Amino acid sequence: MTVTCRALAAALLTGLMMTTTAPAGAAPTPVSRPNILLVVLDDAGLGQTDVMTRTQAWLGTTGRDYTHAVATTPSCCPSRSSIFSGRYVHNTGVTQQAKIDVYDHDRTLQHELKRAGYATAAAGKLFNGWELAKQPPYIDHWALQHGGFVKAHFNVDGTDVYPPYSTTFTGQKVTGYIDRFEREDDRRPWFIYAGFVAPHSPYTPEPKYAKTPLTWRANPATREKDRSDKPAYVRKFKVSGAEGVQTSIAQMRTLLSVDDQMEAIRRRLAATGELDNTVVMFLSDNGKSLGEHGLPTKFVPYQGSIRVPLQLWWPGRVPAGRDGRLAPLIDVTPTLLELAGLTPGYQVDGRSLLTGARRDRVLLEYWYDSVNGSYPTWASTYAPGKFQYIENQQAGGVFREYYDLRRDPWQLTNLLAVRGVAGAPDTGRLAAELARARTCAGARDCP
Ligand SMILES: [Ca+2]
Ligand SMILES: [Ca+2]
Repeated sequence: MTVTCRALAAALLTGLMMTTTAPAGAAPTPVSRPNILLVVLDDAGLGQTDVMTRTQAWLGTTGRDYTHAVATTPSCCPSRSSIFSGRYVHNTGVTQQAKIDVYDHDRTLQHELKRAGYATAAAGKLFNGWELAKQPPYIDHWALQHGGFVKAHFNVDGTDVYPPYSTTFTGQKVTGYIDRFEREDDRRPWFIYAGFVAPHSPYTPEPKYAKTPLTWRANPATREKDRSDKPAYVRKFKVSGAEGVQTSIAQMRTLLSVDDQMEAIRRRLAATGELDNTVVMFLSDNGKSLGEHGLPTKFVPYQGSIRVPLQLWWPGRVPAGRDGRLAPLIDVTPTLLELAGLTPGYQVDGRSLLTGARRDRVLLEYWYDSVNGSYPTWASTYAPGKFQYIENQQAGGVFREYYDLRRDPWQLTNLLAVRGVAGAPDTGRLAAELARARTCAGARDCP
């Protein structure tokens, strides 16, 4: 299809998708579905992707920027199980990095898209515990790795390879898939997943970016003096805000290479005439603490760990601009399926972000995982601008935290650990609400 023809198709697309119900007796109108590019970064915190200037000139300028997106389980593999299914981790069952064997691949975005006739491919990091040589269900072509930047182990459709730099290789695979799918059948929509390992540790930059000057400002949570209100596991860590700044700069240098690849992908979409007919969703699986409360990484219910970038791009269908609604990553799959004109064939916990519906709170949940270190099992009700309630399972029982997010957005004072605070929260009610949320199922039942 020529560029002109494709542009016309894109212009007609919204109308077509609205009129898929055929009159009685008539054959249903064929539905044009968009291509979907899902880009998932690994451990990028809110604000770090600002250094990706060309990506932001693309997705940030003409796309929708969800400024309060959160990872409901801030741990790589469990979070990805939610991203690809639209379900909380207590429903996917992938409570551990290595527990992908319990995942129901039939209740996923890729299952639904494959069933609707999409060509599919995945490049980069998918799930930590996924055997790289094994074809992921409902993915036609794969080029997967578990982590690392220089000469990292990838498996490409069954063959092991060790490319010079993983970010570049992942980007090249994505542009290669675009070419391949367009060559094979221009009319067939595709789904391509790009799982860049940047900016995960060990934050190895490309040599050309190794000394690029970047700045990062430590937030007030890195300056918490009194941590006697925090659970014991938090107090064991002693990462400073200055160390956090250095880590963030190292992380962001690796994102500069992702920016190069995103620009290459955008150019390839334009060159193949697919730009107008491609949905792009861009996000991170979780954030990362950068010295907040002394903490070094994710796996905790605090801001640096749970907040993530989330952008959605499809001009003409997705309105541009900033959107401050609470947007948990369980909403990714329902949103993409709606844009594809599809209804999930299974029960999702999340909701499409296109509906305009608001939620005032969300469940955060985490299970102890020995490969992550000493972080305990915890669960939290997170109501931005209102409060956050946390229950940590630790030796000797439950350690509770409550933050008044109106007055204390950086979670500096746990009101349940401070004596003599007026208007103490009703922990019985909060505990009951949290217990209900932890077993919720379906968008109506779940926060
Ligand atoms: Ca991650
Ligand atoms: Ca404190």
